[in-house]
Amino acid sequence: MGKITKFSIYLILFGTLATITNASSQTQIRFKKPAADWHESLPLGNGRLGAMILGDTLHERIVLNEQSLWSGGEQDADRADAYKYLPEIQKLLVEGKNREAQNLLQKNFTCAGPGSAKGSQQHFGCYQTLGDLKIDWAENSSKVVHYERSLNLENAVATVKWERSDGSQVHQEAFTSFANDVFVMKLISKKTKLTFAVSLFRKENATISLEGKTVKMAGRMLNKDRPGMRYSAVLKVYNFGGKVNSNSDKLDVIEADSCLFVFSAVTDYDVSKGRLDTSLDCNKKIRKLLAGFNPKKYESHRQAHSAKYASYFQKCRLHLTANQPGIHESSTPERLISYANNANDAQLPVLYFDFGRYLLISSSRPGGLPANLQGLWAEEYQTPWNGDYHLNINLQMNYWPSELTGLSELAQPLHHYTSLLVANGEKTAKSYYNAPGWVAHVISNPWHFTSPGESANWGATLTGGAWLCEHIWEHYRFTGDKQFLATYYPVLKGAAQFLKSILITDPKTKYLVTAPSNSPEHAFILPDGTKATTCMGPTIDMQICRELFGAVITSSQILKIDADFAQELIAVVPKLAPLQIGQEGDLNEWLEDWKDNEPHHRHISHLYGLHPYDEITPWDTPEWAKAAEKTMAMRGDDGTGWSLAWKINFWARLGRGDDAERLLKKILTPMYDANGLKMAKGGGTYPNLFDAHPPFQIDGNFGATSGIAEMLLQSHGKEQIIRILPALPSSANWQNGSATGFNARGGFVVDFCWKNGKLTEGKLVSKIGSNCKLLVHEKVQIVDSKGTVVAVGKGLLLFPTEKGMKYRINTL
Ligand code: FUC
Repeated sequence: MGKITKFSIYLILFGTLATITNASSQTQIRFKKPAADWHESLPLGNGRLGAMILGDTLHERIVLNEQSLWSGGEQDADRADAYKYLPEIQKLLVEGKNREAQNLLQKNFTCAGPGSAKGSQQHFGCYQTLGDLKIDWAENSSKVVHYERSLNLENAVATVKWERSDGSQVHQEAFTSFANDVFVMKLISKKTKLTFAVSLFRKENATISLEGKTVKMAGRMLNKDRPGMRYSAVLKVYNFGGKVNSNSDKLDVIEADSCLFVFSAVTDYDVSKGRLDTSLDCNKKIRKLLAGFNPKKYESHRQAHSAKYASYFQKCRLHLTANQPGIHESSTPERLISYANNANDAQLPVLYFDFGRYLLISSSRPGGLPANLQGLWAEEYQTPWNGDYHLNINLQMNYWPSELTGLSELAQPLHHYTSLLVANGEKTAKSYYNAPGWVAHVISNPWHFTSPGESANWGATLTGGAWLCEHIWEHYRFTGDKQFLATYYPVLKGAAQFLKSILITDPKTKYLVTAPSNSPEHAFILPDGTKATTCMGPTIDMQICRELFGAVITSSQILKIDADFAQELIAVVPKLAPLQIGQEGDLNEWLEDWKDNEPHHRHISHLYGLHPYDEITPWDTPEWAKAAEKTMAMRGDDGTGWSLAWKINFWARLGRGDDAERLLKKILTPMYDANGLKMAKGGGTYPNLFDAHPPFQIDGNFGATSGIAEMLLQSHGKEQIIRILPALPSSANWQNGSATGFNARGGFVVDFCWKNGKLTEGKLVSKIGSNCKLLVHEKVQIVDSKGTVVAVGKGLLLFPTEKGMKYRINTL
């Protein structure tokens, strides 16, 4: 069983679980061979620096990333007089001339310039790879007879080991340090010496130079006709035994016993201000980072790194006790294939859940930029969709697991980024809508692009910024942090001011609606056969208005400020176009019951009210929930990676565990076969567990992680009732397990064990001392840590809690 981890000890103390398995041996991504492709590499990241380990035994290539490394730059992409066309566009919409309105939108209401098209060449810019760290090993005629490559999610260390037929062994260990902000790799050998050339490579905009045992790479990113971002990267090589010679732009390491690489990279982008700091001395900054790592203290640096990482990773754990002996001998891609073929691998969803948390910890850290479409891992110079911030679901989905799984503080980059969009967003609001407040549409970047996208059919969605505000409000709901709410209130208010001021009355229904807008990326067919996307009051917009206005109204009451504005919103809310059920019993996506252009479209935006917003729940609004189920049935099970992930959350919120599990299985569909990667239509999973849109997009990883959490604990809805196991699948694998560190709204952290699908015991910690509403299906007794029984019974239990107090949930 190997060594007993802290987690196993906790299980022994806490649970009555039949089997206690060693968590650390399971929590690994494993390969039995070098990566044939980037999608087989192992991602390391400390929230800023990223490295993908391919593990080749002859020509190793480590793909490097620095999260702020973007081409492009600030620009004014607003059409200054676009607002002059607004009345005409709205008039056409009111008259039912959607196609004509869309044509006018395309001409006068899109961004100025090319927008996001081929971003890397334009001011919009593109998130790019930093380059490669290459190791070219000396030719070796002995065959590799044993090979292992793994990423341990317990300590965030990747290892590659191989042995050759002559008995020689190489062992590489690598991590992107959370403690020192450097990438470190140690190479040791047995029965042989290490001989290789090491270098840095970037295809463009790079100058490489050598200085002693140091390789430097520096350059300036493209920003079309203007100066772009500066970056600098330095690799230090420490050899123990042997020698190091320079050879053109490479370092030759000859006959070393062991070797250490310490690498870091910086750019002159100032994350706190969201712009370039041309006075920044990149070399000085990097020297400081590298000086913080003492090569003689490798072991203690590695431990400090793992301890810092684990302080996040251990916040939340999921354990399912069902197991199939031997499954852990398989590599991760083998497990994915067997799982798809119905092998009984209960631990694969657990690994996927752990991997999602690992990825968030590794790609989003306080003080940094938010995780982009690829987190921070990219090998391209022109990443798909520029690796940007898509605001019509993708960026938001990245942060769905943060509150639920105890990683609340890792969402700071998102909140901060949202606040930095405001200034540009105010200008965009004036230019297009002559409106107060701020708006961000669909596409954005570290340069705070807020204009509409370049195509009217998708680029006009005007709720991107308002959807980001949801995360501010949810952070408050989970943490009760009034200071945070006060800091971010102006951001919420600005988004609400904008939406409130652009609402118009639909003469037909007399409802207040947004116009012009669309339901993200989906088109409708009008009764006369016209196909269009531009419309008034798509359902998602109205839901976002209700949610945001509600959040501002409640915030103003909590913070005791701005009562007048709250009153204005209170007057508007009842007039907003309500949810409507269509002829087929599904929820209408648009103001009218129009036909879907693509009945199985990946965006299911009109269910925003079911998830992430909680306007629709099976208990508060059963009629709407039924309509949402019908919508789900009509949309079907297929979709891109993130769409499948969203569906897991939808089914979990509908209390349908088996449907959620079916979608979870679907997202775990291997995107490869014996011949290599498949670019099939529809989502799935790459060999390294990265989500496949396809292509790789990290949102699906995060969305599925949140979906798993939603299956096990919920706390949304009007009353914020904590529900344990609200959508547990009925399959044998899910019947016995334990969960620790799951977070609920109202500042609660909940641990619970279950057997045969039923709660056996639990623990609840109150972080802020709010009233607790707990729904349990078994008879329980709730005892505080002083031994006082605070509640007994089953069903809905209500009890006040004290800040910092622990409460045991004992089943009777
Ligand atoms: C949205 C989606 C696409 C893709 C892109 C990055 O626009 O509709 O599927 O995920 O973002």
